[in-house]
Amino acid sequence: VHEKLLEACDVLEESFTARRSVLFGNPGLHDNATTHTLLMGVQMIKPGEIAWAHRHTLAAIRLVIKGDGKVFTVVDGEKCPMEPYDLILTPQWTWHDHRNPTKETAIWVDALDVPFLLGLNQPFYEPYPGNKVQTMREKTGEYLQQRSGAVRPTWENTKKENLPMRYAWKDIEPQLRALAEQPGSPYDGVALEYVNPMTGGRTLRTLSCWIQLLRPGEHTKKHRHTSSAAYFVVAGEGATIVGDKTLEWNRHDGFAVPNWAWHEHINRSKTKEAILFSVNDIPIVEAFNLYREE
Ligand code: 1HN
Repeated sequence: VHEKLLEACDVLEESFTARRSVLFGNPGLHDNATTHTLLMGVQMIKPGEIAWAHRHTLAAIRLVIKGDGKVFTVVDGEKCPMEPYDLILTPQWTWHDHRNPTKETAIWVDALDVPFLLGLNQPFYEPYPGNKVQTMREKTGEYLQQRSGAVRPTWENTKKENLPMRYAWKDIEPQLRALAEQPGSPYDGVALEYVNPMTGGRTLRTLSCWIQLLRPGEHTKKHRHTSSAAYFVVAGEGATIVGDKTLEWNRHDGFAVPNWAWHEHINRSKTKEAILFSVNDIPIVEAFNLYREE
């Protein structure tokens, strides 16, 4: 994938309004689908580039792979610095542009609800009027994500959904490690969901994001459910057995678990933990009361 991204940098000289994203097509599905509801890919942006602002009804998330914090995405006027493994949400119909003012390329995972939205025939899109970058708010005190913590301004009726959100890895990682000694789930190990802090609900209306720690040597029990997921390996080495296929994985690999497929995760290391990031369609399945698990 990394080689393809470098090749894409030569072919697509500037990312402009489009994105230089190498998408993970599942050969068992039609184009632009990693599972039947989700699309995952990896995007690269060169030094000095700007991926122009636009918005769409597709909901998207980014998980940063390479960036030094001076690379950033702007979501509805809020600056979201991109450091490795930060999660940044661009909820449906939020303006977003990506900017790399550094001397290094930046890389991140994109995941979107593309196949689901296309299935509903709802792919609305708009470029940002007049300008390739959107106006940014000046002060962090003006940011919506500042209103998502334990205290909130009393004089405002704060927005509760479709908020620009950045889940900084420097905050998430210690929380994951703090729970590493807990029993966790026999099927998923120590798996945490990124919640909407305003509602306590799912990450987004259509997508939910998880971060999951498999302890050294951990081999989870087999289960299946009606939700599907696309995974990205943050750390470690192991395998996920999906149906009759064993998908071996290493750091920075991606893989998919289709809905209703039996699967189990294995951390092959006896000394190091494995960390998996994933995005799933549980909110969609739940919305129609179709979630089942065996
Ligand atoms: C998109 O808008 C982005 O904004 C990335 O960075 C990947 C893949 C399919 C459709 C829209 C972005 C995308 C995308």
